[in-house]
Amino acid sequence: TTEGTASVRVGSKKFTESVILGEMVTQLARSTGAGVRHRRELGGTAVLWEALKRGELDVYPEYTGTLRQELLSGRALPDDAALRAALAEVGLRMSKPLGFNNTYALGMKEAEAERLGIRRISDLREHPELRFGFSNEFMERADGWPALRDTYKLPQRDVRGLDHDLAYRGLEANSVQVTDLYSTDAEIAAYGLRVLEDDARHFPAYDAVLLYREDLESRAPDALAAVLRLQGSLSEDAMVKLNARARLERVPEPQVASDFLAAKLGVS
Ligand code: PBE
Repeated sequence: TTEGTASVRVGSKKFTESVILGEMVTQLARSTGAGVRHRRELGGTAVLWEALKRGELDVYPEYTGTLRQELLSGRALPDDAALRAALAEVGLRMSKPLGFNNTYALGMKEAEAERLGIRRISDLREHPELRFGFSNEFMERADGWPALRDTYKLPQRDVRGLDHDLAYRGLEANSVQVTDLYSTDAEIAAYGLRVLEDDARHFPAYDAVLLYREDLESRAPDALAAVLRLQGSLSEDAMVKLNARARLERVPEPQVASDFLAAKLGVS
């Protein structure tokens, strides 16, 4: 085999779960003898997407809702086949789902939500004074704050952008009262946050997938086959636990990934 000389360039977005998934991809590809470089925390969604299309990356973890609502948002994509066809036009392929949905949601401290009687996003309409803090990407995205505000007719004016990894500290410190959560974040349970019901169904499903360049199939078939073993291998519960090891127990992402691969896929 010529795989020993194949090289695979992996990317990840600037948040913990993406780095863990990028590490899993990296280690699986490496297990076939390929040379692999992981550009971890390269940037936000747009940066990864452009780098993949330009050929500076071969593969990175993405989410179906992000493809539909943000990256390919101008297009009608009624089903999976339409989404795959749109990706093929730009030389890209999408794996089968890894097995979990990581959706956006709005969250508040449980006690404060209880005191104000807020259970659903639509309940926020009655509380224009609340301080909102949203991850910088959410402030700008087609599925983010401006669209959410329109869907629910939300009146809040005190709305600022922040780094997602700092949002939970902002809630603790009371500098923000409502933030966007990623539903697989370990902090939701750890801090006992209330996840508000998306009663107008603004957010779609964000199934985790791997997005890769189609030429990987001929350039590094063994590495690609190894990487695709992640398909269907991660439940939502499993992903939350992996995020918890990294974020709450401070285990480095490469270690979190290798422990998972050894236990679940027998890769070491
Ligand atoms: N998500 C939910 C977003 C951020 C929150 C993981 C689907 C994304 O990275 O596209």
